[in-house]
Amino acid sequence: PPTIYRKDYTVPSYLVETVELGFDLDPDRTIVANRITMQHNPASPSRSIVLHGEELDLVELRLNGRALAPTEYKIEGSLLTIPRAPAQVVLEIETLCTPIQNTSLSGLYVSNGSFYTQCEAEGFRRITYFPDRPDVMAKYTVMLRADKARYPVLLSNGNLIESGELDDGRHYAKWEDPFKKPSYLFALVAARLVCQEEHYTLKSGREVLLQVWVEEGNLDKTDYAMQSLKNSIRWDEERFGLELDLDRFMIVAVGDFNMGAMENKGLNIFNTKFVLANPRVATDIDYAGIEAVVGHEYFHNWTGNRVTCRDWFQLSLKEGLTVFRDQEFSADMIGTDSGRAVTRIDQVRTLRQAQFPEDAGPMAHPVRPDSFVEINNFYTVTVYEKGAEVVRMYQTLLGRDGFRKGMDLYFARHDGQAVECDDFRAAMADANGRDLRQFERWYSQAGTPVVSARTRYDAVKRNFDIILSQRCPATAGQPDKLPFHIPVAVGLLDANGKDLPLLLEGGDHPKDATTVVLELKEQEQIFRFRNVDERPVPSILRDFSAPVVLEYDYTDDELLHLYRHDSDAVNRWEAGQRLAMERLLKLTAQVTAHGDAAVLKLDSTFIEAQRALLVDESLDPAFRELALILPSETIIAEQMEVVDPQAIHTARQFMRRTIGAALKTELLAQYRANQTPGAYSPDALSAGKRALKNLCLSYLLVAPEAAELKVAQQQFDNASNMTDRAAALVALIHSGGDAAPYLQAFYQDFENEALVVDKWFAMQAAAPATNVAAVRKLMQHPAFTLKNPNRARSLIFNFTNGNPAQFHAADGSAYAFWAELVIQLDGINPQVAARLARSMDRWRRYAPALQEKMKQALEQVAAQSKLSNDVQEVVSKALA
Ligand code: B3K
Ligand code: ZN
Repeated sequence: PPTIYRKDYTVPSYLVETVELGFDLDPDRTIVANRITMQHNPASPSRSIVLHGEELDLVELRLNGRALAPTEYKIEGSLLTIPRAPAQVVLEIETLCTPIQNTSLSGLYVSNGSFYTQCEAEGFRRITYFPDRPDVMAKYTVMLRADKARYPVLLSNGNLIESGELDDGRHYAKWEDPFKKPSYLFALVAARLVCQEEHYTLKSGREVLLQVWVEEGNLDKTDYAMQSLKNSIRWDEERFGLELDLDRFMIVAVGDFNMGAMENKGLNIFNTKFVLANPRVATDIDYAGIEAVVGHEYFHNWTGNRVTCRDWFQLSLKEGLTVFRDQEFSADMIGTDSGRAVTRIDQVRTLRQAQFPEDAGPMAHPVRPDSFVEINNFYTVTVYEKGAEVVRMYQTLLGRDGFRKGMDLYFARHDGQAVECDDFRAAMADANGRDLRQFERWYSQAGTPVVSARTRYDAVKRNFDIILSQRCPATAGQPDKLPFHIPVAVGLLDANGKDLPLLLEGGDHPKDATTVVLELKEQEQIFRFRNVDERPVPSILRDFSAPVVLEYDYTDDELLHLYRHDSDAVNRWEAGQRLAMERLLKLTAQVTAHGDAAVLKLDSTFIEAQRALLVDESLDPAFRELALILPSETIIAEQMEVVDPQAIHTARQFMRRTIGAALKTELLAQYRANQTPGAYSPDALSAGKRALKNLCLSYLLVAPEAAELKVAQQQFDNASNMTDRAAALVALIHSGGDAAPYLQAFYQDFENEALVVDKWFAMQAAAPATNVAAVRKLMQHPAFTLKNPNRARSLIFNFTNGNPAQFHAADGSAYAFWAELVIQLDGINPQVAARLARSMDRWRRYAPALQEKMKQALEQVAAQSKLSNDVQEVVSKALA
């Protein structure tokens, strides 16, 4: 398959003004009539009309009223070209498609008997012939016709302008979207659904209709999505002055969906996972996910829809910015500084768990990629989460007010346009009179920069110097990197742990500042603090002010000092993670050397630090929970030259067991102190208490005696919400005892709740005792299917990505399983298959014997004759 390059961009030859779509919906044979008015783009030298189309049956093609003979156009692959067209054109295109056979869930497809669409990135071309590129924006009118009994609800973008009955039990609905949009934002739904609706008054006084559509039987699970939608609308008005521009805003939940959700104009389509919740079936994490995703899709209405991307290389323009906006929304919803810090720590964990590995692996790419084979492979943690970090750095450099000025200018300049990442950067620079040219490298250079810090203290002159240098590892196609513009937030702690007032030489910060942002722009720079009376302990990269790896030779004493006192909660947490990581790496090396855990020891210094933190009631429960979670096996693996997954698992388990035993009394006391009796509420404080309580439980259950087992069993039996029920079950599964009766009871209670059945598979997939044979057995369960992405992910992905010690079993059996599943899934759904293919990204970092087996598995997939572009790109890059 060909590689597509950013540098090859050319403007569209024709621009579309209006699109009228008519659908006769039938699962086996849907007829799509498409009438497009278009005109030649004066900026283009070409007079050829270029349309995209895939998996379509062309019935008729008319140009300005005349049917074209097959000699008057050309179909090659997915391109339909009409050469030498007139300046003004009306195209009428009739095509057929087969939604029931569309298992890729891109384009028009059937889920549980109803019709849904997913068009981003290039799904619209599977519905009709069209210039399917985001810089072609047009106004759409949509006529839907379908059987009324089977599809009583007919929805599309914008406003309902007409509906009524047809012959033969069919009915119709006509929708009109008043805003021009790119084709990827088109959507339709024809389904048997019910809705929760509400009239909501905007700040301006205008009233809008809000609807959340779900299948019958799920109406008791829509409250939180509706509440989150209202909160999102309010937040965007207040924080960014952005108002909902439509009279009607709909959310539709669908059980078969490739991603989290989709921001179609006025008709957001969601994975059920990010809509449906009540205390019985959803955990605190599910609730938080719903708030974030509802916010995310809503915020796209301005950052994505009103201002969209010129081409798909600019994807982070809308995704990085919108992730940043949803992160800020979630943080503001909690409203406290410590709550905000907890959300920030979660973001750092995600980056380290997924983005740093991506940036160091075969699929590494800049936030704005230079090339791709399959765009669907670039909806990545780099484009999304690192992209959000890049946006956050503007705010760190310019301040909140400066950032808002930049946003205002961005909309003033580009509303209604399809633009580039550079346009966003220019708006930020121009609105603030700042030179952000060097900042461009965050968009163009891949790889995680390493910032290395040294310090020196001059007691006589009372100077404290921080010397920062930067480097960035080579990535595919980018052997050498130029220095980045990196904001490094810094504070200095005195011997009592108090923040020193700072006086940065040449700085223009306020007089009483205790955190300043150093701007590292050279390869190496010296920053001097004056009037420093004692040698301080530096707190560097506060609030994780840049997506980098920070190297600094902290002593244990310095880390313990920061862990006890740092006023910056992110760095306080970070100090604990560094203390833990040092030990985890040593213990892992010892297991590798000795073959077992017999020789391992954990020093009391670390245990006492954890004890002190655990019982410190001045700290948020949510923060204490995060501080007590050890770095994951994946994050530990990223620190090692040669990864030994079983040794990592053994070392980490040893550490958890040791902490659990040493802190047993305190863990039990905190377990009891952080109960949340009464009606369930997903608010951050209650969720934090449950998180801490359940973390205590998991420590107590690493090597439980009868008393601890009983605590878990009681929680399982008596839990009044899914958070506690699921946590008890996971603890029981991980305790090493026989969890089968609990698993069985859980399944019986929830077998009709698809999202809970997903949890049931996921828990088992990630359990230390689950080997590949056990996964194969679970695949035989009647509730398992590869066709549903949530279900496939729950079992398969949670095994390959969430159970490294078993996935990397020495005999390579799980690699063969992986290859089999990638191939099988590719025949069903290439996007899902390609995600699974990426479980092998880091294969070169394992011991030679494992590497050899992983390579064989990759080669086996690569050798398949009928591979999708999606999977082919991933495996060929892995092998390159
Ligand atoms: N924009 C969609 C992503 C669709 C990806 C399709 N492969 C979800 C989101 O970021 O909001
Ligand atoms: Zn998005």
